[in-house]
Amino acid sequence: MDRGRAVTPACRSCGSPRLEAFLDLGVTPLADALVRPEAVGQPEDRFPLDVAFCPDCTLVQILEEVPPEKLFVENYLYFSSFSDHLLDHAKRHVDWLINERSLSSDSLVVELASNDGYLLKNFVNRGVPVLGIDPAPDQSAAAIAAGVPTLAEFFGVELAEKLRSEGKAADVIIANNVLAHVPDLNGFVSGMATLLADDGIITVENPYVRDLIDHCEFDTIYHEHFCYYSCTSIDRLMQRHGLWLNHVEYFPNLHGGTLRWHIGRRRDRSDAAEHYLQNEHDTGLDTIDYYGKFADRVGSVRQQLLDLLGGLRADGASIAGYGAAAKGSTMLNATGIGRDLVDYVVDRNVHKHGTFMPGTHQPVLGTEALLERQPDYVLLLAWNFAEEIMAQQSEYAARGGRFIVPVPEPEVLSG
Ligand code: JHZ
Repeated sequence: MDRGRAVTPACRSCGSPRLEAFLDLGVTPLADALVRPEAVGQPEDRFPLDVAFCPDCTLVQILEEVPPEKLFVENYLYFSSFSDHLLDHAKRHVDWLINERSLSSDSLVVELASNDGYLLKNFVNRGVPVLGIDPAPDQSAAAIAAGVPTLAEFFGVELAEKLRSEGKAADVIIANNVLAHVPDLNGFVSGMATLLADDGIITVENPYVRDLIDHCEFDTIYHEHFCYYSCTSIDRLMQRHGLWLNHVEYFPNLHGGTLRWHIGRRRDRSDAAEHYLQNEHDTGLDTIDYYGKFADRVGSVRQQLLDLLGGLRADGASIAGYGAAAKGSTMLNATGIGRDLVDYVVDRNVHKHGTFMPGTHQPVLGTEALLERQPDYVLLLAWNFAEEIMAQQSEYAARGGRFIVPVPEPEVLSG
């Protein structure tokens, strides 16, 4: 398996050497490494993107090991605060935790990968002490400026021990969309177990691997996402560290289908958690067979999308992309959608404006470009926010603009 690159030699969770690769998305640039104008024309880093299944603990993972500093410190322009849907989801979670856990000014909430403080600021507003931890420099600086105490560091067992030695124990640990980003999984989870107060709760959110497969969300695969989780793989990972999967919630409209796992030291499971574990076994999500035909389905979506965009172009249509998202970069690069098919990409995140999409180099513009230029079609690269985006862009649609979603299969949306 070693092709002279940094490739994981064994499963990141259980250490099994029997990883079975089931998808090859080619050699792609880093999905969040938007290209600055002065760097266009210079070579970009590119890495193979192969996905594998672990038959021993069921964890789906990529083989490549890009150093986290390259991913989250040098090339990271993702700010969580640009989606109203996500902000609302975070606030509801905070309100629930404060009530359910009776959190007060004596409590401590720690968020791992706290980004720009989009979630923790809700605790701060209600007088509950927090600590954010996030290695991304601009995002942690934005959080501090917004009044959210934040450490700009990678989390792991060492940092957890240091915080413990300072007398800190977390009543709540929140880890949203970060467990996928961690190459040293056991160090990370061991850190969570170390930092958690005895009766504390951990909530972890991550896109559900079942949705990835069932809805052909292959564009959510990129080098930042080392792992793709099910309840089964989470449960096995947590148990190794004395932690227990207590409860599961599902949010079908978040990031293409997200699970929230409630984890603690108590050895009990809700009916929902039992149901998910049993169902994953019954449907075979814990065997390689579930993943066997995925590569063919990805190939078919890719071809359909190229045919659709190519046909529209041949008829003289102009096409823009919406969302300079990491998944947008995988979609463009793994499918081969260059500037010959999509002219430019718009995004609400001001930090991304003036850059160019990794690999394919469409310029990234502000969303006002859609009304200024009125392209015939907009390819929703951030299809996970389709509803929110289409509501914002009602004027574009009223003037005759049409939206295309790429997955689960390419479709031009009516009206
Ligand atoms: P978004 C993100 O992935 C980030 P990405 C991260 N890699 C992760 O783990 C997964 O989610 C789960 C913009 N936008 O969040 C903002 C608008 O312009 O789907 C973003 O640049 N207007 C940590 O990067 C992009 O679109 C809008 O109205 O694939 C969306 O990126 C909205 C709602 C978003 O994903």
